[in-house]
Amino acid sequence: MLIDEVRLKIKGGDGGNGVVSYKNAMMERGPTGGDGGKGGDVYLEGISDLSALRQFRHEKSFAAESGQDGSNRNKHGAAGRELVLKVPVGTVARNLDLKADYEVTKVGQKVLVAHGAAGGYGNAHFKSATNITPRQFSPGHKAREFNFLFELKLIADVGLIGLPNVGKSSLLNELTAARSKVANYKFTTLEPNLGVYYEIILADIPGLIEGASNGKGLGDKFLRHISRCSALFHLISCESENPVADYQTIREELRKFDPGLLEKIEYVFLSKSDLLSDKDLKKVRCGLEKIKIKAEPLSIVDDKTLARVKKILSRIAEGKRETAQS
Ligand SMILES: Nc1nc2c(ncn2[C@@H]2O[C@H](COP(=O)(O)OP(=O)(O)OP(=O)(O)O)[C@@H](O)[C@H]2O)c(=O)[nH]1
Ligand SMILES: [Mg+2]
Repeated sequence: MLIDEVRLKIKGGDGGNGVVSYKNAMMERGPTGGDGGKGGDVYLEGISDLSALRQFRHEKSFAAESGQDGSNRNKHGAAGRELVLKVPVGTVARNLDLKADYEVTKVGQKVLVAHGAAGGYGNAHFKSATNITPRQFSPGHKAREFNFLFELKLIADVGLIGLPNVGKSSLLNELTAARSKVANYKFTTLEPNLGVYYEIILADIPGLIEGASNGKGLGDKFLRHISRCSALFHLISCESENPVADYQTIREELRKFDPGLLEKIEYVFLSKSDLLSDKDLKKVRCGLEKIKIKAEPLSIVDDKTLARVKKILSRIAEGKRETAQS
């Protein structure tokens, strides 16, 4: 199962202690205690493995290495090593204590999420004209431990949505090299799948049903994965007895999850259009037009309909290139 949500505790390394020491030479008795080293910082680094949050299922606390204590002869303690947690691209890490979000959107991108604490001062630091043999030193600072929530929000351009069994995975497989499981029953797809059509990333989202926002079926847990999509392909099956109601059911679940999802560009398709005669298909399309929805027929066994889908994808790709250039 794809792990797309984990909670954990993260802490930068503690600072090392400053120390007290003095020169031993007969004529000189100055302070030589070095400062403690800084604690290591904690970073997230993006990797392409979407299942990488799995590693945090059991181990829940992570801390970078502490700085080392200072030593005599003015030697400062070594800084603690940084800790790098590898997370799938698309991860949003929320610091629940500071209410701050950190996003990892690219492979190799490193994001600092917790600072290591400063080391303490050795007694050499406190030397002054009036205090030539100081006894003062300061202990290393303690780094604060933070509670984090990591959420994976897939980075896809197009989200395939609809009721179960409408042909979402079949379309993903048809357009891309993905091998999403296809079968003639509801809830075949249990977790989101990604596929790539040229430079466009498509996400096949598990089927939604009425009440998904209250946990029915697979619930709305996967809807966050379409929050970053620029367009939605909404599939309504030609097998449906009430395509208008099907359409509205999905829109209502989107609204309950996040009204912002309704603002996304939506293309509506009547899937499995090969199952209907031209006349019946026209009737269904007219029904949807009454609620101002223009639905295109779609069948994975009809190249003409697939060509229309590909044209839309090319337009989305163009838009993506233009955005990248500007
Ligand atoms: N006749 C016809 N059948 C199709 C077409 N597309 C998909 N199917 C069939 O419809 C059934 C469901 O297809 P899936 O792709 O698994 O549907 P889904 O929307 O991913 O389903 P869930 O994962 O359960 O939400 C399978 O038996 C497919 O073979 C189509 O264009 N025409
Ligand atoms: Mg499916």
